[in-house]
Parts: sequence; C-alpha cells; structure tokens
Amino acid sequence: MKFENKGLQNFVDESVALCTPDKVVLIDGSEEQLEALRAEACSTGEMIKLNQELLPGCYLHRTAVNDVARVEGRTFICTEKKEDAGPTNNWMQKDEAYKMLKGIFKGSMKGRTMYVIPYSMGAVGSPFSKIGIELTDSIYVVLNMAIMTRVGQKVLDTLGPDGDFVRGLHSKADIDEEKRYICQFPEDNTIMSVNSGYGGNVLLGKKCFALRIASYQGRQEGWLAEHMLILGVEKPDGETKYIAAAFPSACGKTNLAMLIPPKEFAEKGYKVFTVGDDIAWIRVGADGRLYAINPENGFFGVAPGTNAKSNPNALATTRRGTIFTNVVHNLENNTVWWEGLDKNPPKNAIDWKGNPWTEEDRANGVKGAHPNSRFTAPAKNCPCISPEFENPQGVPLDAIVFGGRRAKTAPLVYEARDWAHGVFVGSIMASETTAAASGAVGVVRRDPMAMLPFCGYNMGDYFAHWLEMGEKVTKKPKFFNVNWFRTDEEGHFLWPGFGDNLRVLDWILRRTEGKADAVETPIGYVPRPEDIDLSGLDMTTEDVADLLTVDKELWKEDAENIEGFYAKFGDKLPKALADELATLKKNLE
Ligand code: OXD
Ligand code: MN
Repeated sequence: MKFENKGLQNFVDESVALCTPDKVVLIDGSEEQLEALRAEACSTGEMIKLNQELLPGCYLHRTAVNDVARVEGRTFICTEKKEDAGPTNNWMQKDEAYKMLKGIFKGSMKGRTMYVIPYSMGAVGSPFSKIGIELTDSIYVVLNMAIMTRVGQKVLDTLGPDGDFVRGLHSKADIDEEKRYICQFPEDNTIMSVNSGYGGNVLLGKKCFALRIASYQGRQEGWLAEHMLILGVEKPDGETKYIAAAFPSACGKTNLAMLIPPKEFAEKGYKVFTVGDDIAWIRVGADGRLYAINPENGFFGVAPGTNAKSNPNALATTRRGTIFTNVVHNLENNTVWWEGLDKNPPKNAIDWKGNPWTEEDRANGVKGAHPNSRFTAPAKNCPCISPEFENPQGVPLDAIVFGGRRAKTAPLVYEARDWAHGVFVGSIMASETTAAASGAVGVVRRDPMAMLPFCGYNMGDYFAHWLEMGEKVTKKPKFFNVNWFRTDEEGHFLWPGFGDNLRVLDWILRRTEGKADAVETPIGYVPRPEDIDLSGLDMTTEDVADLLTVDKELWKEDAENIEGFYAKFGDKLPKALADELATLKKNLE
C-alpha cells in the first residue's frame, strides 16, 4: 500500500513487518466500504444486525467476558524518565516497553486483515484538530471509530505529504488478560494497545489520544485537553452561554450534557445544547477568552440506567446508526435491552455473555446487560446537539465546573475566588466510594479534574500548566464546584438532580454575569438559599439551606486528606496550590 505521507508509509510498513497481516485495507470513509465491513462482521458473528425497522443501522456486539472495561492497572505512560509520568501513572521505560510490546505484537495479525484508519479529532481542517492513524485487526474498532471520529480519505488529504499524526497500533491478538497492555508514548506521539477489544482500550482516538497524548501535546503547545463535557445554555434573552464540566466516571456526565430543562425553565425559554459529553480541547482565543471543542464525533455512553426519563436525548440518539456492546439481545423483536431501560425485561433473551437469560436468572437478580455495557452513537443523532458542534473555532467558555460525589463535605455548589483557587478546587476533586462498589464505603478517592487515569504526564506539572494557562486568559471564565450527591442522615439524596441541575447552572451563569448574590465562606462563594430558583420544585428554601452548609469540622478533615494527597507530588506541587491549601486551613480556624 502506497502513501504520499512518508511518515505514514514508514509506520504502515514497519507495523506490517511486525504484525504480518494477510492483507492491508485503507479505510476511505465511504458508506459502501463501511457497509461491506458490517456485512462481513455479521457473517463471522462478530456483530449481530438488529431489527432494521425498529433500530435502523444498529448492531450488537459482545466482547470477551474478560474484557469489559478500561484496565487502569495495565495502562502505562512510557517515557524516558519515570519522573515525567509522575506519581499517579503506571510507568514503563519507553525502550523497554517497545521491546516487550514488539514481542507481543509479533505475528499477531497472521491470518487477519490490518485496517488503516486515518481519523481526525475535531472537525476536519479545524485549527484545533489533530490527526491520528489507527492500525487495527478489528472490524468492530473500524466501525466504532467511524462513529466516534471523522475517518477516511478527507483526513489523508488534510494530512498531506508532510503532516504529523499520532501513531496508534492495536491488535486483539488473543485477548489474553495477562498480556493486555495499553501503552502511551507521549514523547513519540505513539499508542500501542494489545490483547483487548473493549472500547476505552481500543478506540485509540478517545482516552489514549484525546486525553493522554493530547494532554501532553497541550502542555507543549499551550492548550488543555480535558475530561470535560461541554454544554450550551440558551437563556430567555436568546443568548447562549457555554460551560465545560469535569466529573469522575459514573457521576452523570452524559445526563448533564444532554439535560432537559424543568418545565418552568423551558416555559421561560431556557434551552440546553450538547457540544460534548466526555472530552474538551480548550485553547485561548485571540480575544483572550477560552474556547473549547469536542474532538469526538459520537457518544460512547453507558447503557444501563439510560431511559426515557433519565436521559431521553441519549436514548433518542441510540435509535439509529448505533453499535451496542454487551447489552441484552431481546429475541422477541431482535432489539436490545438493559437494566434501567424500562420495567419490562424481555422473556426471550440472550445476556451480555451470549447465554440464554432465563426467568430464573432474572428472579435471582442476575443482570442481563453488563453494568459497563455501552452504546456508540453518532453525535448528529442527538436531538439537542449544539448548532456549534462543528464550529472549527469552538465555543467560548463562561464557566468551568468541577464535580464529585460527596455525601456531606461539598455543598451543592460553590464558586472559586479566582483562577488559582479554581485550579485548587479542580485539583482536590474527589468521590466517595458507594455501597455499589466493593470495598469500604465512604473512602475518599481524589481524582484531580477527573484526569487521574487520563493525564499523560506528571500531574504536578499538569497543575502548573493549568496555573500558567491562567496568565494567558485575559477574559477569564469563573470556576465552580458542584455536588449533586449530598445525603441526609439516612443516606437519601437531598437534591433531585437530572433536569433540576439546570437550577444550579442558572445560578452559575448569573454569577458569571454579576447578576446573582453569594456569601463568602472558608471554601469560596456559596449562594444564599433564595438565590437558587426553585419555581415548580417541591423543595423549600430551608431544604436548599441544608444543601449549602459548609461544615468546618468536615472540611478540616478534608484539608488533612488533601495534604496527604498533595504530598505525593513532592517538589512538583506548585507553590500556588500549597498556598491555597494553607489559605483553606487558615479560613477554617
Ligand atoms: C468513560 C470513562 O468511559 O470516563 O468515558 O470511563
Ligand atoms: Mn470519560
């Protein structure tokens, strides 16, 4: 196979020599080629074609049972020096990693086809965008990449003869857990992923490139690659304001990104638009504001819990052109089902492992869909997709929101005092373990900016990069922290969440316009209870007051915990953050 781009030619030639596929096929992005691949995947059993009347263009795929999630323990940042990966990443010396991986990739595509996928993260040709090439032996990967990114000849045309790209090599190999590695080489713009077929490990444009490699690129080039959703709120006056928000996995990011305004807000004229649900690339514009794009072209969302009430927009998005992974196959009408879709689990069904899902299984609480089962759906299907989704310049940010899952400590919302304090608030993001996960309940897991598993370099340097970015942003957004998960003594959630979260976003946006009040507390600015618009909600100002309290004793404990977490970073911890922690402690006295 011949390419105009020398770097690409070398990459393909070397990878072919290493993996020895029988055939090499370039993915040109045409519908005919993708359709032929879908047919091939169905003929081998890799995918199942679903009811085309009810779910046009939709397919079902099941991964191996040992391969259902990202594997953080087997994900490595491979650099020359350990210090450059930092204390929060698994590290391998890069030459040793190449040597080991080459041993595993050797001959791994024998008898198979290697697909060459040229893809663009971001709209093709946007100044924000970056190009990647993924080589893979999986049709499932090709078809998912064709939903999640922009693929094909147009990307090669943009790459041109000298353009640079991120190299990604993936092989399912034998799906051997013991030899499963997800390795990022940020110094070489290279990703190598082997022995997995699960999305987060193998759709290399997503976590591997758009976060791990891109965060490193962003530091070199003066921008930010963040684990953030982006949404637009159109207010009654017709103006749309944009918010980027970071939450750890399983805190309702996709739901917030596709929020449906409460009736009273909709009647007033509020509308919410989704720009992205997972990743934001953020740059400083010529006007000194921050601008964000969503580099992806689809949603790789968790299926269980998605329903007509929790997220009707996400559900609507999955009704065509979608690949479902590890959900229940409903044999009654050849469709799909998952826990939390509705109250009618199909009686004649196959579970995510490919076995009959029996009446007895259901009676015994055996789940039909894997809890991390997914849909891969085109962004353009989303009823609330933003008209700015393809805007090559991105959208201007007025607020940056951090969030976590805390039972007591964090109030419903608070605002940081300034940029450095905002970076501090992001750096101390945390979630408490719930009873749903194994292990102790209530243990605090720090997940700075929700980037713990995704930062491609030393997190101390990442904090410093965030602080430095502030110097370039002359028209700064405001920073906030939200917590939808406060509970009462019995563990009941105090805040309804979902669409009602717009009430909090509304206060946030009014703060950015200088139109809402707040009171100063030791941790930052908190709304007065009456500042949150409760119209149409069965809650009193006193209830909201409970959600907004700042318990100094709990925060003193938290400050101790932060100190312990910060100690990991040694002299890489920026002084500005140590100062912020000192200020917090002083404020709590
Ligand atoms: C994801 C995650 O899949 O953050 O988006 O785990
Ligand atoms: Mn994510």
